Amino acid sequence: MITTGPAILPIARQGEAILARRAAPVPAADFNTPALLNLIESMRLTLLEANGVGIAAPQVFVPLRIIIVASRPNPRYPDAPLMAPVVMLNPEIRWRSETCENGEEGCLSVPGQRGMVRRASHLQVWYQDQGGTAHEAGYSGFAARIIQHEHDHLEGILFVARLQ
Ligand code: K1U
Ligand code: ZN
Repeated sequence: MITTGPAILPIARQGEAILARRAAPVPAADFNTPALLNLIESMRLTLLEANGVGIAAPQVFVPLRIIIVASRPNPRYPDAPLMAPVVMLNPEIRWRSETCENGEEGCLSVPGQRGMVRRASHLQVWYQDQGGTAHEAGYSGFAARIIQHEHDHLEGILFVARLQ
């Protein structure tokens, strides 16, 4: 049997069919399997290499509901929190604030384009970790923006469809 370890993966660009499709839930049978852990580590390496603040599995040609959120301060959002990357499987945004804010976004799948997107300022998200344990947490500001951007990828929506 030939097995490969974690690797930097190619990133799907706007126009690829996988970016326009709804991703499927990660089945319980996949939790904690070597294949799932390998995919998550490969997504983490790809995110690091691309210098992004988030990534969704469809962006690496995998049609599963997995996102990584890795907020850090940056020139556009100097007050953004520095957080250790959070891996979210099967995330569900359970609550969004009525209060919204405009902010600049980019996308690893749409290189060279940036634009203003209106997003909820606060949200509550439910998700499972790689072992299937459920978590629920609240996020605000830039971290909430990344979660909404990555969740959109799982629904087949790119930020360019939401430009103000
Ligand atoms: O999902 C992706 O394509 C990654 C994307 C996430 C994102 C950036 C900005 C707002 C919401 C979601 C990126 O990481 S784009 C590159 C980037 O590091 C960045 C872009 C704009 C502001 C801050 C960082
Ligand atoms: Zn994106």
